[in-house]
Amino acid sequence: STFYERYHSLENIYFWINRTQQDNPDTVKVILIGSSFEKRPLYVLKLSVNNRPNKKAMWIDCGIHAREWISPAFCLWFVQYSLSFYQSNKEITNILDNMDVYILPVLNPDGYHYTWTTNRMWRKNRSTNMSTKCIGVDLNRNFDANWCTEGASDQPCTEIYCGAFPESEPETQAVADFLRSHKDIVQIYFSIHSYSQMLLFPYSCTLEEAENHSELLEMVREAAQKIQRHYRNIYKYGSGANTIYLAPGGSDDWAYKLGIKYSFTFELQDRGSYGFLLPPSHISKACNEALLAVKTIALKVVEKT
Ligand code: 0X9
Ligand code: ZN
Repeated sequence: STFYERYHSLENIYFWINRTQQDNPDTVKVILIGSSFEKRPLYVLKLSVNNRPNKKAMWIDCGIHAREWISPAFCLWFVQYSLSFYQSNKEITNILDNMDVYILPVLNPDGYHYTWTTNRMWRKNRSTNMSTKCIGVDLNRNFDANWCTEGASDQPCTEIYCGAFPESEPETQAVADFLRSHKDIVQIYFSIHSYSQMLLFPYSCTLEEAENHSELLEMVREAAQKIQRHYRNIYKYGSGANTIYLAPGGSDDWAYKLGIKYSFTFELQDRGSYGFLLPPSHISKACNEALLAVKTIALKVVEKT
C-alpha cells in the first residue's frame, strides 16, 4: 500500500507537512495558526496554484475528534490528490484555479497523539482544569454557536463536555481566530469526521432551518447521489439537527454564523461495522468518496460566483 493508504502517527504527519511544502514550494505554504494545550503546533497548509488576486478560498479541517483516524487520512489524501491531478483532472483544476485551499490536517494533535500511545478511543482534547480531575473538552462543542445548550454537557467527565466557556480551548481559539481574519475570502467550510456516512450542513445547534437550507440540501443531495453512482455506497444527508442529532457548539454552525454560507460536516465511513477502527484497506475508498463530495460541492460554489 502507498503512504496515503495507511494511518500515520502525529510525528509522521508533521514530517509529511514539512516535506510536502519542500517538494512543492510554489504551491504549498505552511501557516502556523496556534498551538494545542500541550503546546504542539497547529499547521495549516495553503494550496495556491497561481497568484491571481482576490481569490476566494475553501477551508478543510480534519482530526477535531482524536479517534476518527480516517479524518486526518482524508486531509492528506486531499492534498496529495490536488498536487498530483492539478492540470490533468478538470474538476480539481477548475477548483484550484478559482480558489485557494486551507487544510488543517490535525485540529486536535494532543488527542490524536494520545490515541496512538494510550487510548485508541479518546475523543476530546487533553486540557486539564483545576476544578476537576477529568481531562479534555469536546472541541466540537466548544465553538460559540448556542454554546452548551441541549446536546452538550457542562460535566467535565463526559465525552461531550463543552468547556468552561466558548473558545476556552487553544485549538478552538486558533481555528476561530484564523477564520475570523479570513472570513471575507473563505466561501466554503468543511469539517471531516467519522463515522456514519453522512453529509451534514447547519444547523445542528437548533432545529431552525438555515437561510439557504434548500441550496445546501441540493448540494449534499447531488454529492450523495454521485457517491452512490460511482462507489455504490449510501450517504445520508441533511441538516445536522434533523439527520444526526441536536448538538450545539460545533465548528460548522459557528462558521456558518460567521458568514461562511457553504458550511459542511462530513461523517466518513463506515456505518458501524468497524466504526472508528476502519481498517487501512478501506482508506482509499473512504477518501475517494469524500473527495468526490468535496469536489461536487466546491464546483457548485465556483459556478455560482
Ligand atoms: O457530534 C459531533 O460532533 C459529530 N459527530 S461525531 O460522531 N463525529 O462526533 C457531528 C457534528 C455535526 N455538527 C454539529 N454538531 N455542529
Ligand atoms: Zn467527530
